[in-house]
Amino acid sequence: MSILIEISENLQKGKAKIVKELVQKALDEGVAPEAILNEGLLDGMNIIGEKFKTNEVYVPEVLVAARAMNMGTQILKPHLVAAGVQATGKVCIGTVQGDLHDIGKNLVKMMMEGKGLEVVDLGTDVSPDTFVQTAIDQNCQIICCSALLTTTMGVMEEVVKKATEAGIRDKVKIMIGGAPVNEAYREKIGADAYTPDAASAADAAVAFCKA
Ligand code: B1M
Repeated sequence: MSILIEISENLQKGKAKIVKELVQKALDEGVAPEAILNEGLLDGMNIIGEKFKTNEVYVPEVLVAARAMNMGTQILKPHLVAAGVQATGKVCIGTVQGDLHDIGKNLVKMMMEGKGLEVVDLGTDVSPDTFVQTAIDQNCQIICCSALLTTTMGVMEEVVKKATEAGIRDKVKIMIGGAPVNEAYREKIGADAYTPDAASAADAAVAFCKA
């Protein structure tokens, strides 16, 4: 079996230590860092993402796969930088002000990183000003807002308003998600995309960055 398939399969099983060792072995054998990333780590994460979308795997499997992905990318990162592999885009993400739920937000972040996006993680309880100022300061193409409470989802509308006031609305896309949010709400507040799960959020973000 090719070492890249081994990396992908072990990542899907969440075998973080083995993934780390295999990535190092592949580098030692002279496999290109881009191939390790695309055909090993990202291949495994994409398969997990698709299975998550169709309920073939659940949150725990995604979390252990993501941990394995992180272990692999830790080893790979310096080599990718040296090889000049560019991130496909930059986003900032956070759970909105007043809301401390971060499991879904972290999954979205991991899926986006798995797709090669650079993600600025603002954590939880993030104010509209922080989302907008970060997008300006760090040149993010997308602001990603997560909310789990009906009492906090309104903050997303504030983010859209603040982005408009700051004059960045034509440059920065705003994506929203979380259990109480839906497409009708996205339309109401004028955000650019609502996605129901982490894998489709990552797909939508990549599509925005490529456009
Ligand atoms: Co809270 N909580 N909680 N909670 N909690 C809910 C959300 C609740 C539905 C439980 C219930 O009553 N049935 C309810 C909200 C009711 C409502 O508003 N309608 C609730 C409540 C009321 C509260 C407190 C107010 C309870 C209290 O103190 N009285 C309190 C609020 C604290 C605060 O935030 N200020 C509270 C606290 C907590 C804990 C701290 C104990 C803990 C959070 C731990 C943590 O996140 N680190 C917690 C938890 C775990 C939950 C439940 C059980 C699970 C949430 C979760 O992580 N789901 C939840 C009940 C439930 O959902 N069954 C509940 C798994 C996660 C992977 O799903 O986050 O939806 P989710 O993310 C999905 C998608 O939504 C999407 O992708 C993810 C993966 O596919 N997605 C995006 C998420 N963000 C996205 C962004 C995108 C795109 C997609 O684009 C940018």
